[in-house]
Amino acid sequence: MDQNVVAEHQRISLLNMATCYIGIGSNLGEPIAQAKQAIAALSHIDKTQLTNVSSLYGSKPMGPSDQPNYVNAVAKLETQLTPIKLLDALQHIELHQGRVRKDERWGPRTLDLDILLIDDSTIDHPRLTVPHYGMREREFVLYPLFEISPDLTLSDGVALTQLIQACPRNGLEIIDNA
Ligand code: ROI
Repeated sequence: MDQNVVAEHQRISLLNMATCYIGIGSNLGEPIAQAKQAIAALSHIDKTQLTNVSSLYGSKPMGPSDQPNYVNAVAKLETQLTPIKLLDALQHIELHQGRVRKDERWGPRTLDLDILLIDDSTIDHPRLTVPHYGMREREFVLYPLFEISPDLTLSDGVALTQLIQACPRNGLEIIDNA
């Protein structure tokens, strides 16, 4: 390719980039190691760059309380993948890290990778709802997201700072030396 063609290709690639935020959660099988391994795997997704990642946070389980505490984090990606191709890549990582889908609702899991936001998109697909339906009330999503993108505003105009103000930390804490 000559230089102009390369430049044009790169320009088109940039235009096709979407900014995505991914929620990471684990409470089984050495959760800190699971979260770190997931972050490494996110950095290797095709046509995708990992551009930021929060600290790891310890959180109390939402849902049944007879399960271990969770480790949570949020990662920021730039991707050229379609939302469903990105979901496929995330589910591949979950399965690779030993995720077994059980019937129990809100039960423990080795690794959960949730698409939280993709630009300002709203997606209502049988496999994927964006923005993530629970993210507005979950301290273990909002605080890590705020750490990496404090100025974020959701597509309906609500600022992340407003959501944080309405959301108690519920014991959420940064895990040192993670
Ligand atoms: N609770 C916490 N603290 N962190 C999670 O990532 C998490 N994920 C879930 C449910 C079971 C709702 N509870 C959680 O899917």
